Amino acid sequence: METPSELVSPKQVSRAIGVSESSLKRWCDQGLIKTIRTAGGHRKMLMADVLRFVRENDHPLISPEVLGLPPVSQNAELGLTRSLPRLVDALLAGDELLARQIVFDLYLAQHSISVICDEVITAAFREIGDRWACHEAAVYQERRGCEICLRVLFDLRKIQRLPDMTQSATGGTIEGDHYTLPTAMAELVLRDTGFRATSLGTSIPFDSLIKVVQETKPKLFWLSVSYVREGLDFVGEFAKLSNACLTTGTALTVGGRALTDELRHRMNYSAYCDTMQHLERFARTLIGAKPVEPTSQAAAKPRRGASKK
Ligand code: B12
Repeated sequence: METPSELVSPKQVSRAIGVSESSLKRWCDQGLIKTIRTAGGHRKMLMADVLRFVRENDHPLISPEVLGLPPVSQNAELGLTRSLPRLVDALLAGDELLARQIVFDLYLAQHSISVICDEVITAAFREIGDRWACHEAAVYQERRGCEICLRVLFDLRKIQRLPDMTQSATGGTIEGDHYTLPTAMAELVLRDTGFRATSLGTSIPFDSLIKVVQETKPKLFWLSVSYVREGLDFVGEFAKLSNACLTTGTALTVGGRALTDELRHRMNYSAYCDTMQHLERFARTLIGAKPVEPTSQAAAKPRRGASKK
């Protein structure tokens, strides 16, 4: 199955949501869905705009596969809690299609990306980590699961709305810290909030992190700290990064399992976030973004076309 493409045609969209092409073109003319004209004068829509229309107007996708999205699954209404064990099994089995379907079902059921990251993906890896610790899961299953989730997060990134180009954010992990998911999630959540966010990836020396702040002067800089290598003068190096952010007026946001209370008391930063939902909340206040309705199990609408078991 090819990954979702950015641009789609009225024909594709009308088939995907089960309406006539003329009604869809009428909605476009009413400005309900933004359209662009190709060089050949053909009307096209951005996947992100179509999915926002679908999510916000309760026009569920009847045939999402027409848009390159996972087909409506029998379990589209399972919600957060019941999706968790299914994602654990899919990741341990290396079933990328199923993992993608579970995450997209939740996204199209209007769960926010930060909630999906915290309450489903992160919780799934906690479970996988516990199974690894008691030898019920192999290292390769854990690593393969990380790679699958990175690709699924990237597919979500492709269908996100284009960020506001004025508000930049960047971040990553420190030298020796090879945890890829938290910084990939931070990028996605900040893009969802409207930041032009770019993750630098993992294991970056402090002096290079300081350099990117000085050279790009981002509105927000995030640091994910899941592991502090033996012998690294973390507090000393972090202080230099913190001063660089002060000089450029950059909001320094930190998170990660290795940031113990003891360490945090010796650090200076703008915000410490336990979860991606905290990061979303902080980022929204920072750029005065429109507040969002807290998504709860009840609030999320099941995708019509999903069978009522
Ligand atoms: C995958 C994994 C790895 C992989 C990661 C591969 C990859 N491609 O990313 C690698 C190979 C790096 C790894 C290594 C090790 N691991 Co490991 N790992 C895990 C595992 C299974 C998942 C971690 C993960 O990515 N979770 C998903 C992320 C998103 O969740 P998270 O880190 O909790 O982040 C959340 C919050 O903390 C917060 N957050 C985190 N960062 C940030 C940043 C910002 C800006 C914000 C706002 C929020 C935020 O939001 C996130 C979402 O809610 C965990 C199990 C677990 N319980 O999580 C074990 C685990 C963390 N690992 C563990 C261990 C022991 C190790 C090793 C020491 C093993 C070894 N002996 O070599 C090494 C450490 C080496 C090193 N240099 O890093 C132990 C740690 C125990 C402890 N007391 O801390 C765990 C808990 C496993 C276990 N159950 O024992 N690991």
